[in-house]
Amino acid sequence: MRTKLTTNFLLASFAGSGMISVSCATKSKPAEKPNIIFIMSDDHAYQAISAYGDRLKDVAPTPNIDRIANAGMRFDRCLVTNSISGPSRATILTGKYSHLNGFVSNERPNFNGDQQTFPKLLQQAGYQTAMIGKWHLGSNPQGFNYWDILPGQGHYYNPDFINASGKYQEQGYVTDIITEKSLAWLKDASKSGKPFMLMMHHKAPHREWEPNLKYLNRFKGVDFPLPETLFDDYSGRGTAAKTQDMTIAQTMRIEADLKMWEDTTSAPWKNTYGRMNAQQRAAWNAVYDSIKKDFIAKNPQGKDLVKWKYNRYMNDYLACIQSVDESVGRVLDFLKKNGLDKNTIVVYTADQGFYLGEHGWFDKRFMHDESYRTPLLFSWPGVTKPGSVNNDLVSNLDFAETFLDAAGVVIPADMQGASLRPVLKGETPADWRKEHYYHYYEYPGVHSVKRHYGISTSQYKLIHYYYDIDEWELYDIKADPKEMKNVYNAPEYAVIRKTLHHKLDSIRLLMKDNDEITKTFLPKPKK
Ligand code: SGN
Ligand code: CA
Repeated sequence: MRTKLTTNFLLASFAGSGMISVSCATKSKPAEKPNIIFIMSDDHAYQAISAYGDRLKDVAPTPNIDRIANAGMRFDRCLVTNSISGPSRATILTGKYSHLNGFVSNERPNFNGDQQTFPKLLQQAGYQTAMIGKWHLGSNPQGFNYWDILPGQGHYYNPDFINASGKYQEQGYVTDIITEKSLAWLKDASKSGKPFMLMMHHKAPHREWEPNLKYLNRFKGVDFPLPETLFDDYSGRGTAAKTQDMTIAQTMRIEADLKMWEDTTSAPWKNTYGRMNAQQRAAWNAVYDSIKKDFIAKNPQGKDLVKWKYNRYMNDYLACIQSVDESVGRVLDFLKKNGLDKNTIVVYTADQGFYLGEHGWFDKRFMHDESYRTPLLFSWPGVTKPGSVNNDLVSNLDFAETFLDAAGVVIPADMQGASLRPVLKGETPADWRKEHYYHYYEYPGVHSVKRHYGISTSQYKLIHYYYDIDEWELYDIKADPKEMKNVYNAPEYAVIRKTLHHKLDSIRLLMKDNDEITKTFLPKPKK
């Protein structure tokens, strides 16, 4: 029986043996080891994938990414354990929460690569493995036959890479280069006679949202539909929403983020324009000179300025995604052309969700849906029903176990998620997870989102902000899908609140998180 996901089970097992047991015995083994292509972009919001049918679907469609949804399953509630790059990547590799894999925040980028990861286990089981693109975990990758990664966040234009021989620079646009490296590796790996697993990790569409030069004008003249909550005043929420530093109005920089450069010594200028050759600069200027001129002439103020910033932001962000979509199309075409499409799992996801102006924000980190939910499109020939949609609570915590299950590798008992295989078949087990646990640590830090942990069900979210404040928030996401009103103290939610507190205590126990371990991740007092 698959029992490790529910807190009811936890309570039952505690009452019985006092142990949390994990059963792998009945996990069926597939006849063959399918190939696996795991495509992950950085900060790609589900709102910007047309398969999700959100407000941008008609202005900025993603036809190639949608091919994965058409061939497989679209997950509408894939939740991350910790909505930030490094920690999400560490969870994906290990199948464990941040407090157990040790990588809680981007600010301590030193993943312990000696620990158990799913690529290592696949490699031991005879898979050819590769990691190409954004890695963002500090230490060098382990468990890969081939790796070629961006240092840190990486650059968009003429980017540096690091492989086993050291650091070197490539010419061109980062998304295209990652795609070409991936296709070259796939070509070799598919001839090796062994199954393969590729992690193709795009930098795009991460801030500062720098598109391929050929797409700078892709959305010229488009007025992007505004999110309903662009001018949210956070009046229904607590201190954390009111004190963050991630608004389009205040935080987003006209110069550095929206490229109206004046300061040619700034890091964003150096990392963008500063890396281009003469030809690339000419192409850039041909577009940006007139955008700048227009901005100066219009001189928007107040809400008009926020709308202008939002529109420029969407322009660049969605243009970056055009290249990602193209990349996915090239990979899918390669599989089809080489007869690999029938035996290859293709996954498209992002390291977390992202705000595209909802609540006036960009960036991520909060346990609210836009940042907590990540896109997940999963095609597994012979397993997923084409064009299916799923609403179960799944997580990036589940990816490692799913891939091991697909490869017929025994799933280690200390992994904390579950294989998605039955869910992908459309046969969600009755004891599938009904609650999901979240914990975010990066505060004090960039964007000033306070530390919080919480539990989410299909209807509610209970969130605890701690460290420099002690505030609880409760959202009824069925009644209030945009999460505008904290109802923690509303009398009509008293029973729900109590139940959720109980479930949160149980899931923290189940996931082995507690105040003692949290303390070990607090900033050290200054001497
Ligand atoms: C950089 C960005 C932030 C972003 C973090 C983490 N600033 O610091 O806006 O939140 O990365 O992003 S930037 O001006 O340097 O772009 S993450 O996706 O890697 O977690
Ligand atoms: Ca990210």
